[in-house]
Amino acid sequence: PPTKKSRLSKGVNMYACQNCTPLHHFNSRLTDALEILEQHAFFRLDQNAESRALAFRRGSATLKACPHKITSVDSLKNLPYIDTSNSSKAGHCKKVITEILEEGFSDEVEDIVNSDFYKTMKLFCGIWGVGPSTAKKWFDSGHRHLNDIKNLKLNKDQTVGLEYYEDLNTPVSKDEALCVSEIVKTVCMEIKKDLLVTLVGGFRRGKPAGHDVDLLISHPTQGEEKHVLPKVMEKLKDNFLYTDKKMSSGTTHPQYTGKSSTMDQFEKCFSIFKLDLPKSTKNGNEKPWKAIRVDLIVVPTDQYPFALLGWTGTKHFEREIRRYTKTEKKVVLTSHGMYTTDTKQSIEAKTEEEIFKKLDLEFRPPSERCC
Ligand code: TTP
Ligand code: MN
Ligand code: MN
Ligand code: MN
Repeated sequence: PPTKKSRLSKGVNMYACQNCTPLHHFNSRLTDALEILEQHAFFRLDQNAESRALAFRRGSATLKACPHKITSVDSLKNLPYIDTSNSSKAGHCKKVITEILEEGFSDEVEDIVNSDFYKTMKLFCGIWGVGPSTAKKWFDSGHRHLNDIKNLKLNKDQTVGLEYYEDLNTPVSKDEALCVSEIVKTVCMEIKKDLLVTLVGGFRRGKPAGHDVDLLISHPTQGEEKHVLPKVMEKLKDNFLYTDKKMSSGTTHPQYTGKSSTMDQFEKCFSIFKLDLPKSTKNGNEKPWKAIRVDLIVVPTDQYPFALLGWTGTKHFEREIRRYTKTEKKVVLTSHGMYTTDTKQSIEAKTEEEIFKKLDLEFRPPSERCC
């Protein structure tokens, strides 16, 4: 079982993966503010940017797991990553929460939201293929609008990212995600009738909308998933506006991977899908389709439960379950599998439930991983 230290009062635990974090919670006014600070810290790219961003995200995750609305500073007592008696880094979270509780808003957050820097970084980072370092370079060169960067040297992702900027920044609805999923399923059935297509990412957690569609492709027989992706892409070539295929490195044993919490070694395709819109939503001057970001990930069946867990998110949940696993269980967990840190002994699991069980974690269904 988790160490005593990791279990704090009020039922909110230290590791977000131990908590029940539903999509809808009681403290969004506070968590929205903390996540603006998180994003701003991340945009600044200065020293400690990552750990500062993480401190805000941890505070936010705590509030999301609180089974009641926080209305007073007193009730922050003992909350992990917020109560300053537990951690010095929590101070900034507490200060901002206190401001909002007492004055209704935080000057610091308002200043950030209204700043040229934050607004421009959000605009530029909304371009697919543009991360904070490129966005900041452009900001520092004086660029402020999408028009300013049209004539800059862009890579392939960024070029299409800019071309489909509006569509790609319009949320993907659950219906649209299901449509894409059905199209991919149909094509997979034609290739091999037992191929399995699973909608993961935010939609698996129950989000009504998302920024992309994440699909795992697997086959109940080990090895039968090989060579499937090029066939899927060939059959869908008229449905794609753009594809960026990533090869599998071949060394998918967890021992050799998992350096970063989001990079894995699966054969995959990051694409822009051209989804035809139903007639009812068409009007005269609108194009009859929508560009949608789609990720296709091919997963060998022995790694399926780990890939399912890894691609269901949230990113913070994944970071936390890996931190818990490493610190509390001396086990390395990746989207490919898990193994003990000392003896490199691989630990098998057939389902997500089994992974949680073997890690002595209470099972959290996807809808409770919204931290
Ligand atoms: P995202 O699609 O980025 O996020 P999301 O589906 O949670 O939210 P949204 O609705 O905005 O799309 O990532 C989904 C999960 O996939 C996330 O937990 C991280 C994981 N992931 C990997 O494991 N490897 C990768 O290479 C990438 C890009 C993501
Ligand atoms: Mn981006
Ligand atoms: Mn997604
Ligand atoms: Mn994705």
